[in-house]
Amino acid sequence: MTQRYYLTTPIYYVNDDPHIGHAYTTLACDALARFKRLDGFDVKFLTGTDEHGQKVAKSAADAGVDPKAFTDRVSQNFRDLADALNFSHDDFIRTTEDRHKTASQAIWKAIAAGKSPKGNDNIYLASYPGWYAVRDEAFYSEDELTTGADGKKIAPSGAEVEWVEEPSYFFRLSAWQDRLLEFYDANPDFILPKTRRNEVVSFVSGGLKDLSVSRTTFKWGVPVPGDEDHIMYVWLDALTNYITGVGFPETDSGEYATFWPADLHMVGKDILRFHAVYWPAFLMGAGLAPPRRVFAHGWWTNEGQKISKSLGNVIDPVELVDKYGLDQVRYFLLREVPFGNDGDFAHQAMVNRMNGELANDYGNLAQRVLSMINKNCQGKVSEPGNMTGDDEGFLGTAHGLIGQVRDAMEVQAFHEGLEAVWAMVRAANAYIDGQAPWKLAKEDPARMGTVLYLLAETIRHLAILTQPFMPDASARLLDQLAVPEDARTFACLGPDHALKAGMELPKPEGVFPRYENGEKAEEGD
Ligand code: ME8
Repeated sequence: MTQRYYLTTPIYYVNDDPHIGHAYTTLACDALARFKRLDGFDVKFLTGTDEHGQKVAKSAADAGVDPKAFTDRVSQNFRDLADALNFSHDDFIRTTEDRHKTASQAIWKAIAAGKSPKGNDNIYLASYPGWYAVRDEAFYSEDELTTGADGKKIAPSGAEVEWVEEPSYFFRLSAWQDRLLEFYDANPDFILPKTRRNEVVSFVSGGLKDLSVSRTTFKWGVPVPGDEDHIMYVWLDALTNYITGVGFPETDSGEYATFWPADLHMVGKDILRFHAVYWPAFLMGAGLAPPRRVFAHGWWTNEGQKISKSLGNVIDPVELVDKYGLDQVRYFLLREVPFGNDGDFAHQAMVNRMNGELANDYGNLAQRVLSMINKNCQGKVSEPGNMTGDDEGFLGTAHGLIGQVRDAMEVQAFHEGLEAVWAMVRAANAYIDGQAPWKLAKEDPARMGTVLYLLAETIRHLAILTQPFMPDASARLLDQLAVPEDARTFACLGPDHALKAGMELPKPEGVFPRYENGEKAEEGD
């Protein structure tokens, strides 16, 4: 039976234009989705936009348009970004869609119908007097706040809070503490990285307060079933997108039956608590299974500075792609920073990786080998001939690469997957320098054929494995090795689908441009 894999990005608030942080979360999911598809999984990859709540309503009011027209416009910007970055999501959800209203009201009803582990109702009506940060769409208690220079109260995230006093339904989160701790215990990899897991476990161990899950002072949201004076708290609405995407409330058949529980919710570190505490509690409250993993990635700064609209240093991902190239940006973002840590975007670091690792290491390797085949072997794959022990060791390393990359991807260590591939790139460059096939062309053409064959076969492995990270460049390399489109999956790695001697190859051309004098230079050497 085909294994399935369901992964999601956060759904993005439509109060602002997309920036590098949004692109980063989706990119990480995209690389993983592509990897899993190539590895034979039936993948569902969901992304979308978070369109309700006070923050979006306020942005719409500031823009002088009604919220629906506003969200239609801004949501489109996120779909355009997904196209510009060549994301391979299978579905794009908008929380203003009818299917989502149905799912949100259904989960509310399921939670409200259930009892907490302490035997009392999961949801009860009371009144909320307290602090609320519209920017975070989150409630804070007095002891979490600090006072800013202007005397205003500030949440730990830096967002301003305002005093809210209104009737509200509460979710009895306090009663779910032990069940959550048992769940974390039984599923040690539910939250990654480990440091983040420890933070969550310690937060929950400290005791949980009941959570206000409805608002009455504005209308932009999903009505609470049975009490239309209330709209659902935007996070309960937003988190539900992950099951709307697989057809909830239909649970016995269709996509929910196939894909839930999700294998991975990818999120930024700022929204971990919502995903790792509230969401599993809501799901357990509704009698549904929690997801298998939540991975919290770090945040990007720009040349060492926090990215913010007021500082005017927001990075537009589309501008970045225009400047350096899509595969280059994809590679940089996933390679530069151990996934999970914070990272800094610096022009020089981008150029160093683009010129050093892509153009010089990988691009040059492919160019040298393919040009030599073109010149010295009449453009045909050479005969492997007799292999030495060293040759076999070299090829064996290429065959073993998938195992290493797979292990890294299993724990979302994109940087380690890429490092394993680059260790092979460096080994191939050392091999070519050591064997000096340009000398063998005259001295020992048969040996030259063997060396070039092994190198071409290694490049086939490398190009198949770099597809999830750099789809375009990898496809162009595989074209140059005349690898048929249906022979590019990981099942085709290894000797059974090896390049065949005598096969004609197209004329080689460079696929990794350098960045010189302020712009992308001509591709190739
Ligand atoms: O949080 N570096 O949406 P959002 C890295 N609607 N990641 C960043 C970043 C940066 N500088 N800035 C933002 C929401 N992000 C909710 C999600 S899910 C049910 C609802 C990341 O548009 C941030 O960590 O504010 C988050 O994961 C994502 O962008 C979306 O943020």
